[in-house]
Amino acid sequence: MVKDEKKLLAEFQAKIDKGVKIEPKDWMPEHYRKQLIRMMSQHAHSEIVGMLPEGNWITRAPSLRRKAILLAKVQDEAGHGMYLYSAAETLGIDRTEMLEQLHTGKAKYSSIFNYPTLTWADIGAIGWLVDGAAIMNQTALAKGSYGPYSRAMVRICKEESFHNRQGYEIMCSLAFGTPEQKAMAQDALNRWWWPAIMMLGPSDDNSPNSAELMSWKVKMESNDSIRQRFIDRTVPQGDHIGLTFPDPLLKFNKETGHYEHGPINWEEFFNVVKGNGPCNKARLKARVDADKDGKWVREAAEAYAMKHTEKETLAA
Ligand code: FAQ
Repeated sequence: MVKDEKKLLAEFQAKIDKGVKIEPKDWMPEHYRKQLIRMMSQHAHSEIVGMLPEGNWITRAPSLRRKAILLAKVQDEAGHGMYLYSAAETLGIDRTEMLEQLHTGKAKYSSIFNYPTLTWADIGAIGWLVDGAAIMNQTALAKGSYGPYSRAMVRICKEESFHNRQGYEIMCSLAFGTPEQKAMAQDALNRWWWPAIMMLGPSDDNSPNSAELMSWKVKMESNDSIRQRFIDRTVPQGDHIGLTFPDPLLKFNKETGHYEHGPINWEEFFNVVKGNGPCNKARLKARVDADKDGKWVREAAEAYAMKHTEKETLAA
């Protein structure tokens, strides 16, 4: 490493240690840039692919009120994807390239969106558990070192918080409804609990990126620590509405003040991440088809913008 680069690196780390945000035009190590592009593009893809399981229920929502709320939520997720692609573009990667990586299977997106939404209660479970887990992670990311990412997180967290409440409200209505409705809520909890726990990433002893990301304050907390907070917050909410968690080893430890849980099936997690979950192929196909079907709209918009620029240039 040349001397200048050593100095730059020391100054960069000192800024991070002091809590000063890194901005797009600031000097940054190449690996910091690459790690951020990886994480932010995966996050953006997750928001966009994450629209699919819930989108599946928009036309089948049980009332106009539920439909309007779900429609707004799914649109919010699209917005989150857009902020995140824009924030990632500040690091020098183009949106087309990120989408190409998603469509060719080079880029990941969250494991959780490879599970199916079989009943209306799954919409409640996603808001309560998936958005609940996402908030735990994202409120930590909002304090992260990269300015554009952390600022995008502040707004996203506010919206996720509404998503989380709407999901829990659906679960409350079902849990206090007819025996059939309660059974539907319980079934959704049974199917979404473990995948939601897993979506927070592999355990700390198997998380190759964490140490580096934490030293750069991109990640503020480890996967296991966020997972524990999510469990501690969510279990009393389930207890309160009379649902049971599909984990016979789940118990509160008075001494530590935390819930202890049973073993996580990491084999299932890595299998889903590798592309073998119940919906991986369908999710990717839906995104690839949407890209293909939307090509003419992008081309028309580009042609329109070009025509206007020409007119303005001639008029000037
Ligand atoms: N799925 O070393 P680590 C949402 C991969 S947004 C798939 O621990 P890292 C909102 C990981 O990429 C949900 N792959 O990795 C919503 C790495 O592979 P790589 C998304 C996963 O980066 C709600 C390898 O495993 N949120 O839900 C997963 O330090 C409802 C080793 O792992 C974000 O993306 C997974 N779950 O920690 C939308 C937040 N976990 O890339 C619609 C930003 C790990 O080296 C509806 N991201 N992997 O080949 C993060 O906070 C982190 O990237 C983690 C992973 C915590 C996800």
